[in-house]
Amino acid sequence: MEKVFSKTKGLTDVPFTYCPGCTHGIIHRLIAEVLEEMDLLENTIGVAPVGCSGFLLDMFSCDFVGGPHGRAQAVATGIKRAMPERTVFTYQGDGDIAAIGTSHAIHVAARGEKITSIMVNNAVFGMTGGQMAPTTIGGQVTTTSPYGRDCALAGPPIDLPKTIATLEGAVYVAAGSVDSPKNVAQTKKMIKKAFQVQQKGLGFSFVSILSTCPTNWGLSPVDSLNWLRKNMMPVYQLGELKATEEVNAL
Ligand SMILES: Cc1ncc(C[n+]2csc(CCOP(=O)(O)OP(=O)(O)O)c2C)c(N)n1
Ligand code: SF4
Repeated sequence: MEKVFSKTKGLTDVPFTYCPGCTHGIIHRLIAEVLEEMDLLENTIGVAPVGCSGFLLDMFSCDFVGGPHGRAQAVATGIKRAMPERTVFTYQGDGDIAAIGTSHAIHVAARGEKITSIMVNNAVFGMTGGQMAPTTIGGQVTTTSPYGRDCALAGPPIDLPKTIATLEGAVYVAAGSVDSPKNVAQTKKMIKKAFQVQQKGLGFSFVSILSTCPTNWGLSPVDSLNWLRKNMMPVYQLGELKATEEVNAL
């Protein structure tokens, strides 16, 4: 029988630890496929976050190190500066990069560090039990906002890619989603472009991806995808938010 699909070499056989319907796994696969297609598996060093995806070090077949919560980009900066020939990326939840790690996110982009960061936005702190994050949308019920996020008190959600796009050193900023086959395909293209930008040494590249958390949202996997489309997509602009002339010339 003809083989029509095989798992990317970018992933090991270590089973994913995610809840049913969690889309962290799809995002892992996309990154791993891109690294394999670009022949970067031997060259790449990833930096893992603290959060549900903190165990991904064993799931990828490239090198990986773990960073303290929110500090993955500082670790990645050190690695890239010491070993500029290596491809270096961070994989971070929205709590990791947009709450405790905000200062790194801003300054890494401002300095134009030649690394790539992938942010997985599920609008909550997932691993610790679904608390409100800076990315929680207005009215969203979480364990620490039982009456829904009150934007008058907590402020409106932070759209981190939009903020990062304003900084000169960020040369490629894109926002994708993995809720549908079409969006999965588009997000994969964004991830590939981000790594191409790094290979050419053009500056900081950033891809933010909308993701589900069925467990903390209290929804089935299918309802979670619908909730993401209905509630997150109107708040978070999708698409390529910034690509400099040099990036567009790639
Ligand atoms: C310094 C520090 N503060 C807080 C924590 C607790 N903590 C562990 S995971 C986490 C939230 C992770 O949420 P997110 O980054 O959104 O990733 P997700 O689990 O949703 O994928 C927090 C607050 C910690 N481990 N270290
Ligand atoms: S708690 Fe949420 S983010 Fe964490 S693995 Fe489960 S569904 Fe995914």
